[in-house]
Amino acid sequence: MINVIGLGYIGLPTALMLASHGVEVIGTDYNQTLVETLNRGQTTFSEEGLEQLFADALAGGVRFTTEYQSTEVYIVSVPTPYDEVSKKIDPCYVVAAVEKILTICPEDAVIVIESTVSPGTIDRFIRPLCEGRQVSLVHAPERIIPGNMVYELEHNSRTIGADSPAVGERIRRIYSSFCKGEIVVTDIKTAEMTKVIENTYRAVNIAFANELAKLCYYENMDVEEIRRICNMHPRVNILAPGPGVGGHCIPVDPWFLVGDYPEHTPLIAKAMEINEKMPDYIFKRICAMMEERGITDLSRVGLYGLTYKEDVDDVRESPTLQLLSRHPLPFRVYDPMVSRELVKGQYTDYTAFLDAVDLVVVMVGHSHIRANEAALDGKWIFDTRNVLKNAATYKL
Ligand code: SAJ
Repeated sequence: MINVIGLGYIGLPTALMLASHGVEVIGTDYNQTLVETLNRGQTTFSEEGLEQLFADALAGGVRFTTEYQSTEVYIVSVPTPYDEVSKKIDPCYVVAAVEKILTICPEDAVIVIESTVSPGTIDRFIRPLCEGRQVSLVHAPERIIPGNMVYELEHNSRTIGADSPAVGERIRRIYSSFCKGEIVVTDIKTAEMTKVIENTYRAVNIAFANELAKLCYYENMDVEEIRRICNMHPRVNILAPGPGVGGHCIPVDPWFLVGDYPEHTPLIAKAMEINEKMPDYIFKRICAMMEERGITDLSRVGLYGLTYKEDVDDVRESPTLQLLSRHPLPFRVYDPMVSRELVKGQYTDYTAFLDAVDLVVVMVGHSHIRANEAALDGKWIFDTRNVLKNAATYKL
């Protein structure tokens, strides 16, 4: 049996995937409400294919509880935030989970850490907890992308870091129950480094795109045309500039490296700073547009999109929330994926939102706005994601 600890965006699909492929799984989360929701047969976030996967997992006997179980394999998927001052990883949730596992697990248990951790975290913070115990540690970071999680969970290749080939092989066999991609077995610290570097690579490349967008605006040039042409080169792939970087991974994980190795990471630190400042850049551009169009009342400016990217309902670290927290002004806000009220000035009705504003700032390129471009007729539009075909008055 496998006990999956932490039933969030990664732990839940992983537990469901295992259970729907014949593995006995119990999912544990300390959040009672979340466990009750799952036990009522409801998923806790929306994601393509998740409902069907849930149904399959229930048929496969998956169970949910707030209690840790005594079993031979644990998969830990709890958050790993960073300390905002030191930028170092804050491993408190992983440490707490492993401490609890150790109070209940049998000898010879394997504890698989899926949570993203900086290189050396398992050696520094987790291994000492296990001293004198016959348990094995493994790091099996995930690579799935919100918006396409279920497909990627099954098809992406993945990495397993273990102290011995035998333990690595044991865990590889478990993941290969559902994973059709190649599963590479390596050592723990290498696995830790690969995961953080994958997300850092993306952060740095997004920062490059954002810097290019600012440069093109300064030169009054079209960044999208420049990207389109450059990306025709067989070895160039410039990512999309945008209003900032959100989610729980790309704006977080690269800081672990800056925190632990400040003298070796000036490029990464600068890239993170560029991405973090994008919401402020958007704010400045909004102010300039207001002046140009004679809009004096900020409540006539509508921010479209609260989530961190298109077609997901996850708002963590979203550029819109970053902008609003730094500039708490009377903007109007609307997001078709978010029905609960999160910020002041938020609308749940699109028509009412549009009626209330003169300038619409597209912060997220949801399919919804792309499919309803005509509704924007008569508005000034600032398309920070370059998703509209005709309606945009201003681009990034
Ligand atoms: N973004 C841009 N321009 C781009 C791509 C993304 O501005 O060209 C922005 C998005 O709008 C969003 C943020 O970056 O605000 C992050 O979005 P994302 O789609 O790049 O990544 P996540 O956070 O949804 O998922 C990432 C993925 N990592 C990589 O692609 C290297 C995913 O594979 C990981 O599993 C996930 O982090 C994770 O959990 O670590």
